[in-house]
Amino acid sequence: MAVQSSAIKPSLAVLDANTAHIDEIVAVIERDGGVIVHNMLSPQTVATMLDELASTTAETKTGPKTDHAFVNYFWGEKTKRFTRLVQRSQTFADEVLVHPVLLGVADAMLKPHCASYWMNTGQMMIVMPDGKPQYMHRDSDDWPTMNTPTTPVCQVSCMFALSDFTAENGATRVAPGSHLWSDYKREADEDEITQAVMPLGSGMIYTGKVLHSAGANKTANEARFGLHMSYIYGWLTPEEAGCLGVTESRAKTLSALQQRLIGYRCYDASDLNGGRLWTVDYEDVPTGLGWNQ
Ligand SMILES: O=C(O)CCC(=O)C(=O)O
Repeated sequence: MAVQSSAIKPSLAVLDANTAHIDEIVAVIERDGGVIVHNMLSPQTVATMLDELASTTAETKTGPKTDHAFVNYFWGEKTKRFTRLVQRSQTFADEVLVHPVLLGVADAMLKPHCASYWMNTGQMMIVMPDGKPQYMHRDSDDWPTMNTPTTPVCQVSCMFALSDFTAENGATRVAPGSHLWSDYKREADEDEITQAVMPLGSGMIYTGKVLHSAGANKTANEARFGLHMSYIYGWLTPEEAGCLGVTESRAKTLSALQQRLIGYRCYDASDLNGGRLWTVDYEDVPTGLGWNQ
């Protein structure tokens, strides 16, 4: 008798930020590549952040700002994106950049390989109606030699839902388990892909090794508001030039941790017999810039 393939649809586990322990979240990410966590941000926090970002959202045109062919292909022509979120939103700096669940996951998954981690990018990803789904990719392909079936996870990311994510409005598509594939050239079949359908305030936490993409927004006029936040090893070059997007006077108002995450502090690996990187006049950034004089 022929053995029928099982028709189990792929899915992502759902946890709650108010009850799940960091170890539990990490264990699910290690197993599936990603996990949906409800109640990462309160509705009030989301509303305040969207308000702080409203003028940039309105001013940002849909589609890439350059005619770079790959950027165009990657973004999709119906997506609005912008960064510099620490400069533009106090709520982002206080509630997202240093979110305790994300820092807990990044501590567990990245710290074994670095003295500290920093922000890769904080990025609004607003999927507008009438586009195609983005192509499936692994975010850590930004660093190809770091992203192979045998290399450790170098990136922890979260896609926050700043509006409800639905199958129709372009909830992120994910191929659970694809971080464990032995062949990273293999493409995901449609029946291996699920969508991160989740209510506003949730986050889909995932590693840079799992295949995913933005879904197509098939609604008539409903924008899907996503916010991507990711961290990488402190010795790896991030996608976003974090400190260049934040003025010195703004950076001075931030905590030491916030400063470090956006590159206003050096990377100090002396406790691991490594060096100090990202210095100014061989000093930590604030000292090198003369902030304390
Ligand atoms: O917007 C999304 O849901 C995912 C986008 C994404 O994966 C990316 O641009 O790297």
